Amino acid sequence: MRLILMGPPGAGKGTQAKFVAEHFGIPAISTGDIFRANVSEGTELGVEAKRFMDAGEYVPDEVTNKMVRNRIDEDDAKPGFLLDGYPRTLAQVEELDGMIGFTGHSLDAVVCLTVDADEIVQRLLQRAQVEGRADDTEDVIRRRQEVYAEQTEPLIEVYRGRGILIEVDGMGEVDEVTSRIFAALDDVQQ
Ligand code: B4P
Repeated sequence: MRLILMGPPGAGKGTQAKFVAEHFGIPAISTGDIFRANVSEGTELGVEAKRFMDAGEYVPDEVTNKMVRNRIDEDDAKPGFLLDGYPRTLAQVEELDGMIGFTGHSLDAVVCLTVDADEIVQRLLQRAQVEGRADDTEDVIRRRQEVYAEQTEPLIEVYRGRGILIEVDGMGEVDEVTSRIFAALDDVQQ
């Protein structure tokens, strides 16, 4: 399976990615997690990414694309993968097409989680209390929502046009959302 999990900031991509990847026996590749790991290790990539993440902006495409290309080339991703939070821009869609080929079978499905804007703010403010992430303040959350609307929402129509978009209701308990995703993807697998 080659899957993409998308949705607005705080929709639950990272939360669901773990379960979906385990279910299908494929690695979850989260650009947000890779950036955060680099930030905490103080690598050159981390120093560059932090400036953008803390402001609620996207990390530049050329930096993100190179990082994903290297990760997808690793052996564990050969049988399949779940991309969590990538692509997020039209330039990243094109780059991914170049990496995996743009044929009817290069991607199995793009799952897009839909969650009310108010619920998202609540979830992220709650996470701020638990994890203390620098990008979970109210101002930065608002900026992340704007950036998502401007740069990532157009991708929904791109993948709908290719006939591989599956919209899944991301409201409710975590396990309810997981069950909805599994039900939708089990249909794809058959
Ligand atoms: P990400 O790490 O992808 O983070 P996210 O959008 O904040 O969160 P996600 O949707 O994964 O939410 P989560 O499951 O944690 O990106 C962070 C930043 O990295 C971006 O802003 C950008 O700067 C940079 N970046 C990443 N990818 C990039 C790319 N491709 N290009 C450029 N820049 C990139 O859930 C949120 C909270 O809700 C958690 O606390 C969780 O416990 C809770 N939750 C989840 N599901 C719930 C449910 N059903 N009910 C109640 N709470 C729930």
